[in-house]
Amino acid sequence: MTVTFSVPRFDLDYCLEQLLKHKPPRLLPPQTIEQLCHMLKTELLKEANIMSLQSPITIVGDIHGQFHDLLEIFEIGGTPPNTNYLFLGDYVDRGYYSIETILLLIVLKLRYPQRVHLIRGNHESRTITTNYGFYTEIVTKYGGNTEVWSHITDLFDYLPLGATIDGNIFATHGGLSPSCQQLDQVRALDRFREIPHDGIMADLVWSDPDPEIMDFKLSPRGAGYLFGYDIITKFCRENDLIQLVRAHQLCNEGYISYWGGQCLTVWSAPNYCYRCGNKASVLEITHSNMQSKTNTEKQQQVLPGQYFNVFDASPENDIDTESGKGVNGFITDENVNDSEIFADFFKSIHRGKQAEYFL
Ligand SMILES: [Mn+2]
Repeated sequence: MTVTFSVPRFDLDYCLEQLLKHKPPRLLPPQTIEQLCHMLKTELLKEANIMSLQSPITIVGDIHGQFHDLLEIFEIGGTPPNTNYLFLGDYVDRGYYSIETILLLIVLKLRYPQRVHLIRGNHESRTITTNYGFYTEIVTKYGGNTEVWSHITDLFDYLPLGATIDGNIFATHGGLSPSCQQLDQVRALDRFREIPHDGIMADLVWSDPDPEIMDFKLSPRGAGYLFGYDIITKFCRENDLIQLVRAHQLCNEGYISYWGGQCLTVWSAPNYCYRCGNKASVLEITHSNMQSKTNTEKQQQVLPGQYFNVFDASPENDIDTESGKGVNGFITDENVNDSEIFADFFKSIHRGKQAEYFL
């Protein structure tokens, strides 16, 4: 499908209208996207590698191109600028609407820079998006034009790697790194580059907590590490933190709490890939001053002032799944049910792109 555009308009409210007021959402012209990316890069240059944010704030996990479900998040969690949002990355790949999803987030960030915060996930990368759907989606929707993909993946290099909330919660896409004992080591990195294969920057977007282990272990994903209770406890103590909040892993109930709430996983793509049948959530943090817990907080094993707002897939998705669209990226029926560890892009490259895992 080739899309032709009239004269590009550079007006953020106009862009929002194109994306929000039409079904399906209207794509923005390549020239407009180039301008938006340029403008956002200029803004992100000023952001630290780890942003300092304050509650109240709502934290969103992986979205993976599920545009209708992103709109559902705004429905249940409130819309910017009324609600502050921190998005933990993995905006693109897999779902049918990666380009619409990232465009909406880019425009919202530019429109409400103090209310919308975006960090980088392992999918915000040239290599991963080439293999898992975003590149192909752009080529298809923009009639063979790959410039849009270049502009957006260049922008990904500018995204911050994490955030602190009220100074005592650390949020990042994946997890901890054996090369990083102090948050200041993250602050000192040169992040304006493609995600490397190893080192602190790679581990932050690739690692996972594991309640079964102690210390660090190489991750079966082929990048990043698994880390145990001793590691996170030490990291929190040395950095004056009470908690790590992260995304990156599919959760059937939409979230997982590890170690009594010391580490939380928030997953925001319901019925992932339109077939996993999982719930999704956003994490609402109203304060972090450790007052006594409510019953819901005890039930969800979160800290005082925190609430997982759980939701199901938007009915809008049915229109696409019933029309028999295939999901983006490599996927097979066997690996789609693997809800624990399901990635390995480095290995998949060596296997000649025959992915056995998915991410
Ligand atoms: Mn991820």
